[in-house]
Amino acid sequence: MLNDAQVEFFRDNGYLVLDTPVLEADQIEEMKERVLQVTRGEKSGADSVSNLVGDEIEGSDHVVVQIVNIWQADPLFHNLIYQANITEMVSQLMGEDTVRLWHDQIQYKPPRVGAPTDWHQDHPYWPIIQPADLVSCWVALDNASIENGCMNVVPRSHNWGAVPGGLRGNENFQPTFDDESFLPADARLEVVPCEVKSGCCMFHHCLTWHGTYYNRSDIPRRAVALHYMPGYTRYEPDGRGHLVEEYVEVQPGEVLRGRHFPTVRENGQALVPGAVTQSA
Ligand SMILES: O=C(O)CCC(=O)C(=O)O
Repeated sequence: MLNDAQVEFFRDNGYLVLDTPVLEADQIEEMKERVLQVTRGEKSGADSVSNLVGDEIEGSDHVVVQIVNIWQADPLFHNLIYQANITEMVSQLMGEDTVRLWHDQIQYKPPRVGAPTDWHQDHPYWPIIQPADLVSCWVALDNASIENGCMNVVPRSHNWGAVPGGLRGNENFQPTFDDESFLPADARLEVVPCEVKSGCCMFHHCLTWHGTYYNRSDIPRRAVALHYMPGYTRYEPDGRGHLVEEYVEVQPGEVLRGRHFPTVRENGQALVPGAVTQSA
């Protein structure tokens, strides 16, 4: 559970780093191994949606492995999305008693060849859901440091709205804006690296500008991002689509729910995998 100061920090800054573990030591080791297994195409569950960003892993010097919905491919990650200590904090940060999973995403930068993920806001990549109130919990499996490509955020940028064009990283990954006229007059372009210890996590709002740099170190950087929606989030397709849209079973304008978008908390109670919910 978070204290009031942590919730206030998140509301003001659009991110929060937590240096107390949310995972147990054996859970971390198993998950690290499962990420490598799923990356090799070995999975124990049903369908998963995977996309490899960068070139083929073998022989490439520019790799980010991103696996969407590993919770559907692996029981350990299925349990993780329901983990009460995580969903409780997410619910506090949202100020909302009912929470669903939008999707999860493995983010793996292999040693030495891990490529950057440029500065971005998440919600513009999620144009089929509204409003832009989602909160992500980014769980480090390896220690995430500046050397192996930890998360960087621009504090308070979640208050700037969805900025068209937006930020670009220069050769040192320092961000500059395409067109500063979209920014509020008091906007400050400060960058905060968020180093996160293995088994700990950080949270970010879906409009917070963030990005990750190269992993040129000898240490892998495996993490899983859990993207959660407040219970009132609606399916509002705008024609631009999304990777998981084929799993949507509700009509435009309806609350996004269903077996591919599991309810993990309802009316303030943590749910367990397979729970029958009032709201599906
Ligand atoms: O882990 C990374 O490298 C990027 C993650 C990210 O952009 C996100 O979780 O929204």
